[in-house]
Amino acid sequence: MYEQASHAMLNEILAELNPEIGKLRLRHFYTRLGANFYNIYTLFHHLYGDRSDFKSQMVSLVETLAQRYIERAPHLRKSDLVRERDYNWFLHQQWVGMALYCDRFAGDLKGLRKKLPYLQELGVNMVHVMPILDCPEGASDGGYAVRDFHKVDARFGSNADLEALAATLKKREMLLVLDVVVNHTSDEHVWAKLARAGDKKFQDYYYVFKDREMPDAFEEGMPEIFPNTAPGNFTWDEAMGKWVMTVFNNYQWDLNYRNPAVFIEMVDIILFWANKGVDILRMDAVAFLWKKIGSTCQNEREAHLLLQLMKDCCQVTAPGVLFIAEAIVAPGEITKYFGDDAIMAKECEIAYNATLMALLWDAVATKNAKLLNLGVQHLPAKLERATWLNYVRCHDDIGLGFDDKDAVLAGYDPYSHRRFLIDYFTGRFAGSPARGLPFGENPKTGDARISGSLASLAGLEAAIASGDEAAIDAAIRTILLLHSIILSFGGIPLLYYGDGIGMLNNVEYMADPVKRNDSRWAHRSSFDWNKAELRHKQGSVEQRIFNGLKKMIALRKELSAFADFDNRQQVFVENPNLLVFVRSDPTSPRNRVLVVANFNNEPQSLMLEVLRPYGFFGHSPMRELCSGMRVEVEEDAITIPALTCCWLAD
Ligand code: OTU
Repeated sequence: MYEQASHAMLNEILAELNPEIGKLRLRHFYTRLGANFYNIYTLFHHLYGDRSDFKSQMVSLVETLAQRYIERAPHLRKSDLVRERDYNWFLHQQWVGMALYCDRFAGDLKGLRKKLPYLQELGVNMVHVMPILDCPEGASDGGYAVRDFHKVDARFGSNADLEALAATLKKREMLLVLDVVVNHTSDEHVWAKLARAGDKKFQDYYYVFKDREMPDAFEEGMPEIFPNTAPGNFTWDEAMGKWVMTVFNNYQWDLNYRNPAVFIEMVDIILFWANKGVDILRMDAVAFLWKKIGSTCQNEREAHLLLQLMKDCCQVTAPGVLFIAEAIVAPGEITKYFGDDAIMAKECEIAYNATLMALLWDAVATKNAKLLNLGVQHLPAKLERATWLNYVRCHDDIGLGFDDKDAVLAGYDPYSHRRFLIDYFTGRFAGSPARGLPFGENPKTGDARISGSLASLAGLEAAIASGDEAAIDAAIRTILLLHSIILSFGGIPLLYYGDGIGMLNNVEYMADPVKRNDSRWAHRSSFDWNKAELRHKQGSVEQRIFNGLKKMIALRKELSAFADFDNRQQVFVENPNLLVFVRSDPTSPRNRVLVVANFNNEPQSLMLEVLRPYGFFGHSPMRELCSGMRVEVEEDAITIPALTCCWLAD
């Protein structure tokens, strides 16, 4: 948008830029800057306009964007242009992701390059390499306490190794996803060290207070994220003689985005990794970016403005790079991280579908789809060119983040239902086959979350221990059922590295004093390559899971109806055990798939009448696409096997 005040400002800034920048050929940079400048200026002004140094901060921001553009390699600039033309590229059904720790999966970054064939065998073509930046030796929250944002940790390799990995991935048409920990730094980061040494400039990078007055005021509204390991949201720093805000662990200092210098540093870091060949940046803990007394300090309007501003800036320098919002918050809040525009995504193109994840686990425990149906029905509509990251398991705990209103509609008391789910997944509920561990139990609120590997939660661990073949079969079916939904729901499915071979909990972490109190380590163990070999052994648990997944992934990629253009219609059926939806290709409506998932451990029947308005089961016979089997109709109903998800087509 052209608007006089911001354009006049742009002209002034261009005149003030470092003269070297002016000499370079920056055609695409300038057209993009022109296109986004109104937004950048307006947002930056809204956040920082009352400061006397506003203008010089603006110059510094634009200079950062220009410098990083100048250093952007030709092949990345080219890829920006290709993606600009094919702007829906990431909505295609071809993408299938996996999150993994490069050390625990493959030793280090070099090792990971060698293991790419395994990922490709499964069909994975988007790799989220969990945090690899320089961290303190001891506790580092699994890499989420970064000491140096510009350097790969020596334990994993070097920056050159990362660039080499990015290049190899590109050749194999795979995408690289990396974290940007935007909300906090390690207390060993140089900014924190300088702050601790008394440097006022760097104390302003954080929320630092001389006494308890402000911290106490903040605490009134702020919940605790890690209540047992890191109670409270502030830490007394002895050397500095001051309190510092630490929402997560006490060694993770929250950055203060009221300071424009912090914002500019972070944009610079984002572009630094974009220039290393990263395709998608996972923005960690974005809900926490803005703190305000009297609020929970989550999902504040300014957190959204900051993300919009980061997006606008990234689009000027590296427009082909996408953002994933990691906002594990209430269902109604998550979609806001796509942006508040009524049409187009303006913040993050992709967001973790934490709601679906929680609902899926509810269906596993209750063996019905009552709450799942309501939760899916009430998922807020997405914007265009925005997509979900659908997952069942990730490296974190499972929070039961469904809407209380839906729980009530499903006939539950939300509090006791959550209690039941926690008891069920931690195996305290009589007869439960789940072997999870509690995480973040908070006696003050009665709240708790759940750790444990997907397979252990789905009952595989208990089934193997008891040698019960039927129970093993049920667990494998559950694992495949859950994946079948994330592969067909609409969005990018994100698998978790051990789940393709049914890895169980590993409690070795309990012997490590640094990890002992964080049960999330139970599902972050070293990938077992011997176990993975068993995927070649016919009839083994590993083979049944791996092959089941592999088949579904291959099929997903062939089904244009599975691309994400908001082309999912939910079908409400009488049988409460079933989740049913239709996916259809908007450009070719004949290409459609009926997805029917049965969460019950008995076969369930689906009456066909309700499907007729959608054009299914007219005259032609139907086929189940994964098995290739013809679907038999009896008394105007079909039978869905226990714990199975069918992809049906005419
Ligand atoms: C993220 O997590 C990471 O995924 C965690 O591994 C980190 O510990 C944390 O940030 C701090 O960097 O902020 O918006 O239930 O879901 O910590 C969600 C807790 C987050 C996690 C929460 C999460």
